[in-house]
Amino acid sequence: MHRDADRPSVLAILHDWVVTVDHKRLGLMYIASGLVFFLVAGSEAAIMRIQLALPNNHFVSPQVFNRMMTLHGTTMVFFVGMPILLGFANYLVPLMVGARDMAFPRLNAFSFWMSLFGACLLYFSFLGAEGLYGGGTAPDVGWFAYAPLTARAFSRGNSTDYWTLSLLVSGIGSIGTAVNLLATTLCLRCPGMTLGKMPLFVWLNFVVACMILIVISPLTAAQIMLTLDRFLGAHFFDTQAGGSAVLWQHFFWIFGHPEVYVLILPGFAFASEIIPVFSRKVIFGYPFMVAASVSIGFISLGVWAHHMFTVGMTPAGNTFFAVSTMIVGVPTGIKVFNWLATIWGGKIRFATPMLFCIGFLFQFLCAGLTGIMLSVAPFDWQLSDSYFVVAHFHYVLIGGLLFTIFGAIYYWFPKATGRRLDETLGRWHFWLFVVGFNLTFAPLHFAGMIGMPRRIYTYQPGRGFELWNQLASAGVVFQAAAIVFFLWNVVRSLVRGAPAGADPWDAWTLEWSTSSPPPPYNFETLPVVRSRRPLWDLKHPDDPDWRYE
Ligand code: HEM
Ligand SMILES: [Cu+2]
Repeated sequence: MHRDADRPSVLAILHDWVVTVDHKRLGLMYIASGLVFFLVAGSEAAIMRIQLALPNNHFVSPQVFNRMMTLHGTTMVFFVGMPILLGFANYLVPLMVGARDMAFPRLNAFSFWMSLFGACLLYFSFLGAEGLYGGGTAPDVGWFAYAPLTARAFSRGNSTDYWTLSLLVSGIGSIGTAVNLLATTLCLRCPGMTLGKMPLFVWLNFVVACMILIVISPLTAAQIMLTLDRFLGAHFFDTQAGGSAVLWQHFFWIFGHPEVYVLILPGFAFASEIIPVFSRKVIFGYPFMVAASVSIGFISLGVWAHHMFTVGMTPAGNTFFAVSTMIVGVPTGIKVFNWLATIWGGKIRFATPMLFCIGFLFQFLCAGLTGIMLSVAPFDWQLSDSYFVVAHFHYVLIGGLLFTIFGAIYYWFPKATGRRLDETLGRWHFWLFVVGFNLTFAPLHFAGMIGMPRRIYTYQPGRGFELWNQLASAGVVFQAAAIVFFLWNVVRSLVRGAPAGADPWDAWTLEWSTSSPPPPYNFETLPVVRSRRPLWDLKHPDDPDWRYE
């Protein structure tokens, strides 16, 4: 085979990426795999919305519907949210603290491949007995897999086992990455970067890494207990033999609720970097932002049973979890206030990253309001397991997570590729998505309030559910169009986007001080910082921040 000296073959390039231990490449692979699974899980959502668009519809069978729902939820949480967020942390934390790589580069590669393999395990279930259209042996017990649905008697075959193994394997990856992030943040900061001078992005991901270490353990324990129940005849979750179905719920939600914050805090991290740069102001109340993040981490560990108001806890238990849930809203409120105060009076540039952050602030506020409503236990008794809840948590996850992820992609794309995304296409993406998202999920609050239960396959005509569901399904068309604009923008910009230069947004954190894309070793000489905005100091030697700190 002939090979040019300066043009490596496709195979060689592929080989380079597969064996890489560079945190930037691993970060990009995390993000890319997350985006691929986003398209998969999005298609599953579209299938559900088509099925629910009309009463008495038979677009898919009830069995396939359950499988789509389970795969959608599991994929979005574990194989879209987590990989994209850990990917950004991987890419940015070493750059932001002025390090040459993560603390343990090989562990980093191992973690990535474990996560990806975990995701593949979930989808290998399609290769099982009944073939592709019947959904193979894809899991069908919902992303929280409540007992006793997962007991052998009700879940035959291996569908639940695929689910369990998939989460066990990817959990190992998440723990590896969390350890790595903690070690990098604690040990590899460049000279001058005290904890108090770290970018908020680094602080928030530090909290997230701590939370991952704490909450993956109960998830792993639950999966192991479930496996023992299914294979060795243990009875942890078998009420007939003295086990407890509620025990599963406790284990699952001790993991599951903080997991929501594991997804949301990185979203806060994106917003905390983007909003100041596009408002041309220092973040308002840095110490309060740090304190609020740490306390969100702590308090969110103590609210899990708000998912269980209806299982029959004692009134004291319900009260405790209702109050702790309301309290966790306080530091979140502080953060929203600080972002608004940062924007207030700033010279705002409405570039696409900033648009998505403003969208985030607005949508997340809606989610917060319905969240506080649901934290009132008697209100939750009425609306638990109704579409009101589905609407609420999609406002949390899409408003808090997806909006900020899109913002982050527009913001850091120039750093990673050396090219900018197109602003016009970005605006189309943003507006179509805002319209589509609200059209999909706002009506579902009403469907829930008039009694539409969640996780139903279809409904009878004449109950008043039709209109809300049709609006919701129409919204998906707009969202899909928005995603087409987004993908088109990414592909086009990769080939012929405007060159970005090292610092296209005139920002001030360290990643912008190196070339775009950064060289494998990140920095030729390790930077020395004297304030929270090291690049500002360099650009404005006459009026640097460190004079004031
Ligand atoms: C973008 C458009 C989306 C649409 C149209 C959509 C639609 C749906 C639908 C129809 C359900 C079933 C609700 C039920 O019957 O209980 C559902 C469940 C769920 N969705 Fe989404 N979704 C979207 C995005 C997301 C995102 C971005 C996430 C998370 C990051 C997410 C996480 C979940 C979870 C965790 C469930 C619960 C699954 C279960 O109960 O097992 N969704 N979604
Ligand atoms: Cu919760």
